[in-house]
Amino acid sequence: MFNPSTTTVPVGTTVTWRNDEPITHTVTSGRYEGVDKTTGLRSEQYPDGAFNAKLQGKGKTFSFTFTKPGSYTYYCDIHQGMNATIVVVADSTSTEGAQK
Ligand SMILES: [Cu+2]
Repeated sequence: MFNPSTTTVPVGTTVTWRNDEPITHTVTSGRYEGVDKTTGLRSEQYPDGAFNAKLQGKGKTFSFTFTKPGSYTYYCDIHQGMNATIVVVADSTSTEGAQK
């Protein structure tokens, strides 16, 4: 699984993923659909080519810098249950600091 599955970061942040398992995972940018509420497995995936890293084993890392605000979904191409989102906000105001 991706932990955390949803993360909010300010624009310009470099996010690093680390594989903590002895099996291969990918960090693949793209949209996914049809996540089953019970199993968490997606039925569709649409890579967008922004990044697609293969982390072949424990300790492998991948970093990507998010330069534009927005909501970025990504998944592991190998495991249908690994689906996650990074929200990039315009400044350092994260969800913690948000006020209404
Ligand atoms: Cu995986």
